[in-house]
Amino acid sequence: MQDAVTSVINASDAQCQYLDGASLATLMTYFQMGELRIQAATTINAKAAEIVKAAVAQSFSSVEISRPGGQFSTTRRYAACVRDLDYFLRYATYAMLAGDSSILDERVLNGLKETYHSLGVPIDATVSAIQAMKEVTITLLGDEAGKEMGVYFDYICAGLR
Ligand code: CYC
Repeated sequence: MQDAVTSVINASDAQCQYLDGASLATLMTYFQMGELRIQAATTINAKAAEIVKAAVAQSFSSVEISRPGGQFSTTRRYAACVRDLDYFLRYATYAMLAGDSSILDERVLNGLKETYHSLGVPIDATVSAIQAMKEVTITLLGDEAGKEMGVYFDYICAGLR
């Protein structure tokens, strides 16, 4: 896993250079947003279950949830879906704090698309539910922090395509 600081330092070190102006400007932006990131993570921690619940309510109708033979025809599948959304939210929050998406590649997306394909988990519906979490999060956190979280929700969606 990397973060905004290590990725800039590693790039400079690979060239045996001190950090140049552009690298320092990247770090300045990252540090300036530090408090915003911590506040966003604090709110998400307190409201995680609500965010997931609202996203499920927005993206799946009650008809769909109770349809016999449908994706949610067993409690196990419904629970797996809620659990997966909670994973996505938690890891997107880690990535937002780090200012870096590498944790998503390593711990969430690695092999996930293949797992979903082999189990018949619908990718489109998963992406819709993640987008719903993004909307709920923007409403909860406001535009600036919501946009920052949105980067990582979008990253997960792109990795599932
Ligand atoms: C299943 N989701 C799974 C499985 C994995 C993950 C590995 C297969 C094993 C299991 O059932 O536990 C995901 N596991 C993860 C991730 C991590 C991990 C991301 C990283 C921390 O360790 N079904 C839908 C919805 C969607 C959904 C659209 C919710 C958004 O229709 C999810 N995931 C879903 C379902 C299953 C699943 C229903 C069970 C599929 C089955 O066994 O029939």
